[in-house]
Amino acid sequence: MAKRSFLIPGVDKRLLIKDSIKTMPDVTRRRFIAGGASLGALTLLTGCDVVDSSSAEAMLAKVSKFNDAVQDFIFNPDALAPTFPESAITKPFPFNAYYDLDDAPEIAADDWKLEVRGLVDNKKSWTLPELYKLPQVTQITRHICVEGWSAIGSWTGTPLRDFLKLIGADTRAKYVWFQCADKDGYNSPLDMRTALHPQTQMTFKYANEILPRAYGFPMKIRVPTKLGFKNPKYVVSMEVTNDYKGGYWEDQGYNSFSGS
Ligand SMILES: Nc1nc2c(c(=O)[nH]1)N[C@H]1C(S)=C(S)[C@@H](COP(=O)(O)O)O[C@H]1N2
Ligand SMILES: [Mo]
Repeated sequence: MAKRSFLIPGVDKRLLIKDSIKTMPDVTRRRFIAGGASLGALTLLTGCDVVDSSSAEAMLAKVSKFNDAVQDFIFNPDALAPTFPESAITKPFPFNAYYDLDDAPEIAADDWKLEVRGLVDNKKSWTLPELYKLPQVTQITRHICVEGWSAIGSWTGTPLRDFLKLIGADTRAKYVWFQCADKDGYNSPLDMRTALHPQTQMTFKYANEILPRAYGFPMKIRVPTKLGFKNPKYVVSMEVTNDYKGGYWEDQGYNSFSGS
């Protein structure tokens, strides 16, 4: 691949992405753009964080090769997100929302219940102690935000697919739609295939400690195959539905697919 001027430090990342997309084969490029090409998506699929010229170069090298693994990761929603050793964890893990941490929901554990709605056999609400009794697993994965940062963290919780099975969800439905406690509302639809992905998790702990307020106490949905905004925090309800109900960032033009 020819050296390009975009490797000059400080160059606009967007231009860099445009250039890298040009290096893709025709069909792949069309599918990639249709799938919502973005800096975040590219970061997600290459595993490289585009923060400086050398990481940009590494990313482009991967994209230009465009091997089967990369193709599989973009076009196959069942592909596994990479996992990392504890030594790779980013400390401290960043807080991010559309407001400052001071304005993050403060949820009292005793008052909180997870409401279950829509196409499920059992619409019972779940208290935190009840949810904590479900089998949990720990995953160290990378979280990628469209705003241009990524960080590796350790999340513990119950695979969402186990919970969906437990409540008798109709897994032929198109979406699981999450609503959050944020004061101006935050919500996000997740396609059923991703909801059933083995790494998609109802997360109760961060770094082996009860999920702090910053990261979504008492529960967030951790989706390592999707961009950060598809990982709702402070979740208060989930609805199994065939209706596309939109989402906070999705409604502002971010692609709902946003990941693999
Ligand atoms: N309820 C809620 N969930 C949310 C957000 C939010 O503003 N409110 N922001 C999203 C975005 S854009 C990102 S990058 C991650 C940030 O999660 P973190 O604070 O644990 O890093 O949460 C996602 N989930
Ligand atoms: Mo984000």
